[in-house]
Amino acid sequence: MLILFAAPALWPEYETLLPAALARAGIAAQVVTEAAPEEVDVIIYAPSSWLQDFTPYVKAKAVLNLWAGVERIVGNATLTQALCRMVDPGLTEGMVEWVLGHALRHHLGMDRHIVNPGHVWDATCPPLARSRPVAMLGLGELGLACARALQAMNFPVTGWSRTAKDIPGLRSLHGETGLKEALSQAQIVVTLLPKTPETENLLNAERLAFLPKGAVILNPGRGPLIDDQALLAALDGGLGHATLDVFRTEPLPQDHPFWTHPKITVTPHIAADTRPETAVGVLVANIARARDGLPLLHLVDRARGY
Ligand code: NDP
Ligand code: OXD
Repeated sequence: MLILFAAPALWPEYETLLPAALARAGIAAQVVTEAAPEEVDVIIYAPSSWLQDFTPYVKAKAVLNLWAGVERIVGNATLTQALCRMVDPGLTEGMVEWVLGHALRHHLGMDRHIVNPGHVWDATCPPLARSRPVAMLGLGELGLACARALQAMNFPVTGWSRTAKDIPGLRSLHGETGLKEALSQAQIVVTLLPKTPETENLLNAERLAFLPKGAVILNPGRGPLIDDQALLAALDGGLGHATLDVFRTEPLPQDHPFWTHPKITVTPHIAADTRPETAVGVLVANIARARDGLPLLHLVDRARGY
C-alpha cells in the first residue's frame, strides 16, 4: 500500500513511529510525503496541509484526519473519499486532564490563594464537588470521557447532545428545552461540541442568560461555539469566569479583549493534542480496514458536519 502523509509539520513525529507500527501489524505499506496522486491508497491529513484538491487521488480509499475536529476539511467539495476523524486515547486523556484541572481551579477557588498580594487569611472552605452541578455540552468521545471523570470526583453532571441518549448513570438531555434546563442549573459549563452551522454561536446572549450568577464556562471545543460579544457582556454582568482554549482566530490576536479581561483565562489551544504514540494505533487500524475493504472507524458524516 502507498500511504501519503500530507501533514508536513507533523512528519518528524510520525516518520519512525508509523512505519514501525505498520510493520508490527504486518501491513506491507510505504509511507511517503510525496507521491503520484493516482497511486495513493490512503491519505493522512492535517488541516494545515498543502493538500486541498483531492480530485486526482482516484484510488485513495480514506483520508485520515490527524485532528478530532474536521471543520476545515469537511466542506471540501473535492473530497469524495471517506473522511475519518481522529479518536485517540492519548488525546482523550489530555482533554480529561485539562477539563478536570480547570474545573477544579474554579471549584476550589484556587486563584484566591495563588494570587494573594495582601496576604489575606480567607479561611472560607469551598463546597464539595457534589454540590457543584456541571453541564457537559457534547457527549461524544471527549465530552463523555470528561463527564465520567467529573462524575468520578462527585460533580453532578448533566450531559446535552444533539440526539437523545440513554447513558447509564448520566442524566442526558437534548433539544432546546434540554439545553435551557442544563444551563439553568450549571455552575460549570463545558463545551465539547464540533463547529458546525448548527453549533455556531450556540452560547449566545439569550442562552448565556440562562446560567446562574457566578457560573464558569470552560470552552475547549471551538471558538465559534460562543458569541464573543455576548460572552464579554455576560462576564461584565453576573457570569463568573470563562476559560477559553479555542478562538475564532488563532493565535488569538494581540489586541483581542479576551487577553485582558479579568474574568477570562486564555489557554493557547493546548487542551488536548493528538499523541503520535497512541494515534499510530488508530491510523494503523484504519489502514488495515482500508486494505481489507472493511468499514472504517470514526467516519465523519459529511452532511452532519462531524
Ligand atoms: P464527537 O463527534 O465524538 O462528539 C460530538 C458531540 O457533539 C456529540 O455528542 C454530538 O451529539 C454533539 N453535537 C454535535 N452537534 C450538536 C448540536 N447541534 N447540538 C447538540 N449537540 C451536538 O467529538 P469529540 O468529542 O471527539 O470532539 C468534540 C470537539 O472537541 C471536536 O469537534 C473539536 O472541535 C474539539 N477538540 C478540541 C481540542 C482542543 O485541543 N481544544 C482537541 C480535540 C478536539 P450526538 O452524540 O447526538 O451526535
Ligand atoms: C483537534 C484539535 O481537533 O486539536 O484535534 O483541536
